[in-house]
Amino acid sequence: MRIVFSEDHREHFPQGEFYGGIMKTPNERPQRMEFILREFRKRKMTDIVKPGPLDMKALRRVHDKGYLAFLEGVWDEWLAAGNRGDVYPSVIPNRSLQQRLPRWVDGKIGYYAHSIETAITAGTWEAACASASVALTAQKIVAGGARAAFALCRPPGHHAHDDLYGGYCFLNNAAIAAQAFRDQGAARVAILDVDFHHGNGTQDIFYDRDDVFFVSLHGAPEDAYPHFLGYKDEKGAGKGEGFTVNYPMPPGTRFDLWSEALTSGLRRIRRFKPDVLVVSLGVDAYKDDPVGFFKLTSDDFTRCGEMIGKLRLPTLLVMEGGYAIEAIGVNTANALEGFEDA
Ligand code: SP5
Ligand code: ZN
Repeated sequence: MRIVFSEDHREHFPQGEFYGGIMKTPNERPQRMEFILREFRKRKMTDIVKPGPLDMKALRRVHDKGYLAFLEGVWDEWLAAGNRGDVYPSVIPNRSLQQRLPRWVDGKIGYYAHSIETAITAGTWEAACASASVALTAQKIVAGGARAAFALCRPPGHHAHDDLYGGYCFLNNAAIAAQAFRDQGAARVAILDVDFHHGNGTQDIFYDRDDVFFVSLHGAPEDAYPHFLGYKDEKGAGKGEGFTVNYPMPPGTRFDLWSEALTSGLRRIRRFKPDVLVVSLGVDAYKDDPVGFFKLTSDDFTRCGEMIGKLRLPTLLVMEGGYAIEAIGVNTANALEGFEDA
């Protein structure tokens, strides 16, 4: 399977992650890619290409114009306001507050953020654009007739809404690619999100649509980030009703329960008869992941890949989360090899 990857992900290198009252080493850090690439080399998965230039129009098909301008300009505005560290929100327009875009940078940051753990740094915009172009280049490979392609994206994307960043995500790579498939003639696109976390951004972007079917397997919102979306009774709205399917699962979930949800989700996708499948492939459902609480083993990711591969659909796989750094390569490569051997 052809892999698309850009070294420009390194431009996004947060100094910390605010969690538990202290600054921690960020879970989502450049090293993740090194561990994945090392494992790919070991397995001779060496068909790796760079992305082409970014099609900004494809970003605008999913993301709000003001939001994109904010991401592009916020670092300079932040510095001009006298700040020196990474960008974090300080006030977020929650319940009962006005949803109006302020002029001052602190207000803008809060307006466009849904979570506060995620830092914006000097090169975040460049890296996020590179990540989106990785997804779009891989999308082109599949649209051009390949059975599958893997977009090794960093930063990840599935927590980004049309006008919100958070959860380590800025541009929703999977959503941008799904929309690109639609714009290039695919009538129906399915998105399967197997990252440990609910794909809140992706769900929200397509929530009222019947042309993009969204399925997510994730830690239940009562217990897991992003906490405020991903309940079982969220099924889509308007003509999108019935085109969103959520499988929230409790702490300690192992492959027996998880794979039942996957089987059910795959059945729903088959019934939708998509022209193409986009997989949000996070490997943070792994048993030793520092962020998740599922108990999948490395072998389980092989089986997960096989089950997805058996759909026999043209498939774009997009990297999302996965923070158990010493296992991230094995788990990712297992999923891809499982898919190919299906
Ligand atoms: C793309 C993706 O996987 N984003 C995940 C964002 C998770 N953000 C919240 C992280 C909370 C960290 N919890 C640490 C628990 C330590 N036991
Ligand atoms: Zn995740």
